[in-house]
Amino acid sequence: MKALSGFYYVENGGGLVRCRARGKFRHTGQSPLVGDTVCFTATGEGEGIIDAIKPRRNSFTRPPIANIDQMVIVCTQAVPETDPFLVDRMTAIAVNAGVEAIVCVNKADEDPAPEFLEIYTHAGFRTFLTSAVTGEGLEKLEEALLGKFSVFTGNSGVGKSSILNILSPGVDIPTGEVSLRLGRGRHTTRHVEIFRTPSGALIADTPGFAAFDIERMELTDPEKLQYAFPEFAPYIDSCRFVGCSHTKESGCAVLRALKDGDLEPTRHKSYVRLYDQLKSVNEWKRKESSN
Ligand SMILES: Nc1nc2c(ncn2[C@@H]2O[C@H](COP(=O)(O)OP(=O)(O)OP(=O)(O)O)[C@@H](O)[C@H]2O)c(=O)[nH]1
Ligand SMILES: [Mg+2]
Ligand SMILES: [Zn+2]
Repeated sequence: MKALSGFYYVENGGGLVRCRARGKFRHTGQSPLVGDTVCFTATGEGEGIIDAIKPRRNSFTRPPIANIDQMVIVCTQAVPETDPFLVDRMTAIAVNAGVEAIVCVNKADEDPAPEFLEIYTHAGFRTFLTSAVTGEGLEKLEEALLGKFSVFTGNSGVGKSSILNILSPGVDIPTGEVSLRLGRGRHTTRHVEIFRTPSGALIADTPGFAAFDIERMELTDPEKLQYAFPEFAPYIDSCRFVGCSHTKESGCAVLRALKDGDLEPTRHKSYVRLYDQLKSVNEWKRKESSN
């Protein structure tokens, strides 16, 4: 349910057991993640040691979480403004893992961001416009979370913990003022923790990304990236060349659709940026292995 300072808090029969992980996990390169189902041996009152991790349906490194049903990408066009590239990278990571990506545009009281929202609605994602101040949109969002295990992710300061505090009254997760001078959040949430709402949703709160985080994504194959942009699907079979990268080829049906206004320019721009990143990583790896 929670990972903090080298301890893993395992839910067992309604209570939490504070566990360490066996040393062997460090050597196998697989350590427990929040969201895992584990086997542990009790070592004392409310304490134990994790022996084994059950097979995972999915897992992610940023945010570190396993076995989720859906990923809620919380973002805003108020301060701290979310770079669409960050949203596009997260949707691609989710889709690539077979997990539904939901886009939640928060701070609607400060900026309802209709154009930003439309980018993601048009791309085919479920979208929500919310405010943790006025409560707008939170009922609808909650409905989408019922009976599921979701993770909240997004840049620091967008309001992930604030939304959770409303959906789960009584938990009182610390939230932090954003720095108006820097236009950034203050990285208030430092660990991953799952909360259970009274309505019956499991939601993991996670530490936010830096505002304009441009870290590489953990995908592997640039050729697979096209499938992580679901709105490209109707076009990719109509490209003139087999193996079209949809970045600059003539006769590319994706570029055609982009020109016709059927695809969102920022989505395609992010696709090209991710494609170039993945390609350079792959080339570097090929060189390494041929040396
Ligand atoms: N105006 C407005 N402010 C909000 C809203 N949601 C959150 N805030 C404020 O934004 C600031 C950051 O909120 P947090 O909930 O700490 O953001 P977070 O996404 O959890 O940030 P990290 O834990 O750093 O990743 C706080 O001052 C909140 O009061 C909203 O809908 N509207
Ligand atoms: Mg937080
Ligand atoms: Zn193409």
